[in-house]
Amino acid sequence: MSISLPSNSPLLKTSFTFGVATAAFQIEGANQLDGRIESIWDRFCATPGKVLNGDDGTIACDHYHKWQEDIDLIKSLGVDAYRLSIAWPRLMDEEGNANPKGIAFYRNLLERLKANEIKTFVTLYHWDLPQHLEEKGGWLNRETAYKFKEYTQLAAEELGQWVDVWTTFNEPWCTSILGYGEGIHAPGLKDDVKARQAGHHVLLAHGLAMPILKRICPNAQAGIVLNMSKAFPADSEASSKMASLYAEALDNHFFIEPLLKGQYPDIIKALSPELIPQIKEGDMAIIKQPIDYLGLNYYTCNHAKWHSELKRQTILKSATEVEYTHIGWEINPESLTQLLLELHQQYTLPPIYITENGAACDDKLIEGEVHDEQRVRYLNTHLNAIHNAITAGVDIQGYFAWSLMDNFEWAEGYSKRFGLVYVDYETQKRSLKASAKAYSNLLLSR
Ligand code: IFM
Repeated sequence: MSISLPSNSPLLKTSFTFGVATAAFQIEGANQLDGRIESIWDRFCATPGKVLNGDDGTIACDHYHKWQEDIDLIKSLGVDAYRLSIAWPRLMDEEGNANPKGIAFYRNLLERLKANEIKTFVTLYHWDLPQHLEEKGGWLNRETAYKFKEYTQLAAEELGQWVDVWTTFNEPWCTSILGYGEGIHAPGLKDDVKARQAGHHVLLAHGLAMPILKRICPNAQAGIVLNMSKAFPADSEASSKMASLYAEALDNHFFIEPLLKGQYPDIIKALSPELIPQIKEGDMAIIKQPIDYLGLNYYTCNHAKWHSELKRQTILKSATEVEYTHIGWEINPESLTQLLLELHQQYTLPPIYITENGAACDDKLIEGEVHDEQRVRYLNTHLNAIHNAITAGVDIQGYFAWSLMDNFEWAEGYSKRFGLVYVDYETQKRSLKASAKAYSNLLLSR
């Protein structure tokens, strides 16, 4: 089981960045320690029926205590970079003051990464909004965008000297649509119109934070990470083609178009004008800040069909036989190449990092080994899909496997494992899976 790329692949040049990624709430644990305040995910986990098996982030991977060992693990893989997130509720108290112990934790972590010559990609918001801000409306409240600006300033001042690449937000689609539209993520609201307003406020917060990062950290890169899916027509009906375009508009272009063109997509204005948020004068110019890079998180594709009664698209499984991962997501690496090429045609893209890609597999630890053959194939085919996009002209600068290690998979709790490293949650022992060895061998072969 190995990962291989054409010998002349641009991915094998040392200028291409390979990394692994995690997020604070998913790995840290220690959510009531050293001054960390409650986040919306603590509250959501404590609400019966929201997270599978009632799992929560109290311990997670205990990274808050095992961070040194985890950095050794990252180093041992031979990666160039580590993508992590900072927990807003750990860095700032309810009054907006710095939490010295929270700052010390991230400072030590980042310092040690730099001492190990590992590039630091730091996300400011990976979904753990302080609960007290949710009580004032969360991302439905425009003021939250200005609170985010204050938090950004604190993080940049206190930690900026160790950060190579800043990300304002990870996956605004998940924050707004899963959190405020579908109720699957914290805070668990179900209102499509409000969800789009939340999305607008997240984009506004991004735009407000960018100049702060550029001013305080002029030598760092700064940008945002979007998750996207390619949507195919579910069948040969003309309306299915329209449904697929509409699905991509709602999932992808609703977020990328304001960032790069300063507007929301026309197809949404035409088909569902109620989903266009309330925009104050100047908002779109704030959102359309120049970004140094765009992060793209890619996992799967969709198949869309128009539902005339509902007057909207519905998402179906593929009509042909395809392979799925343990979380039920179709494996379709060609769709990644296709999406990248389409984006390249539709926009003037900044350099791209693939900031997340990976598979949840039904991993079994047997005598210390995990033979995660599906994940190795997944990584292999997706890295080759990225190779194809680069050779066709897309500027892609790096790739991060999701995830360094198994962790708290949000509403799925600990039932889904995305890690290259297996975590035994009873003992907190980490064991390299076959995919970790294959990924590491690829990197060491450069
Ligand atoms: O685990 C998540 C991550 O937090 C954000 N992107 C998708 C991953 C898999 O669902």
